[in-house]
Amino acid sequence: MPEESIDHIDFEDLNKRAISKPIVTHLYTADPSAHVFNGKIYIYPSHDIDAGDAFDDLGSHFAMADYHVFSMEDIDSVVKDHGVALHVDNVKWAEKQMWAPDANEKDGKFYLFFPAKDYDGIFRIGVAISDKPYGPFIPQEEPIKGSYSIDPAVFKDDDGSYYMYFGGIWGGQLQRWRSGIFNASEPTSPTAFLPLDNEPALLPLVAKMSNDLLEFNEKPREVKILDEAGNLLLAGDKERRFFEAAWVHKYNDKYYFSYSTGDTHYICYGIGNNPYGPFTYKGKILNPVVGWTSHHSICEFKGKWYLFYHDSSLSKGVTHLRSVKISELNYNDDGTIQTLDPYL
Ligand code: FUB
Repeated sequence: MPEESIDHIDFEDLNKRAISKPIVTHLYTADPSAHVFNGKIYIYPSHDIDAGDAFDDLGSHFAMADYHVFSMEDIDSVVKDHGVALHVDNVKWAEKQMWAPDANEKDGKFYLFFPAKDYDGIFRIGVAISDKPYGPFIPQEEPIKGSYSIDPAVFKDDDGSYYMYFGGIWGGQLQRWRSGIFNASEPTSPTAFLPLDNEPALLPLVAKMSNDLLEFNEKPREVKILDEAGNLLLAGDKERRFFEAAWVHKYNDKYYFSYSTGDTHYICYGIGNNPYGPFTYKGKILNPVVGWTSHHSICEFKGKWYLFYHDSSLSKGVTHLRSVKISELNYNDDGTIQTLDPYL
């Protein structure tokens, strides 16, 4: 994830044109996963810090060490920081890089799902449990068996089943798992091991969770994202193909799979008829924000739909120092989503 030149950006002007402001300003926060629990909005973001790591295309500068949980009584009310919910030092198997998390609730217990690099430098996905939505969360001793890559998002379907979506290319390492085992060989370039431009793009994964939400109940399956003609999106189709940041929500009985296109900086989506897909590509939800990454969640609150996302406006464009924002999301009558421009 390279630093892109921000010299040309007039941040005063950009902030005036922004459709929303950072909701947290005392910390840098990113990758917001939002849920409504007990009538309140809870946000589970990454906690961005500057740990001094050099920038590279594998995202080494995203060196986060802990998570804070935030809550809001209403969509425009004060945002409460509940403090450190989980620290990497308390996770036995994890060494570093606490990237984008998600959470969910089952039978009065709250589960934080998070990716981190283990001591072999391989991203795995862990679970931590609390009696409260804001933690502190007690981590399991081991990551989820068979988990790999980044950006877990756990969707609860209306029948009470939970599904984890995950995966991310480049620094998220998905391209190193193409044979089913981690390919640790050289080169370390983020684009090594990716399919050719005229081959189908790498796909995110989904697995139904076990009843206790601590393991996969099945081998993860690929989530197919198809074009209008029913063909898999190609690796060279960089404005539409999956890169990272999976999220699933349900609207009018349809399943919406949304994700970031990474190096082209869009949040896009497809619609399907069941949690496994396939999902047919429908369009863009969010145009590029300031900062390299784009990552979001979608959540209904009091009958309206909201996009939780981030940009790097507060840090004046520093890639790894991002801030969570919220904007209302609108649907067209045919179920498609109206594209948001983050700056007017
Ligand atoms: O925050 C670190 C990584 O950046 C996330 O896991 C990605 O989705 C991207 O936002």
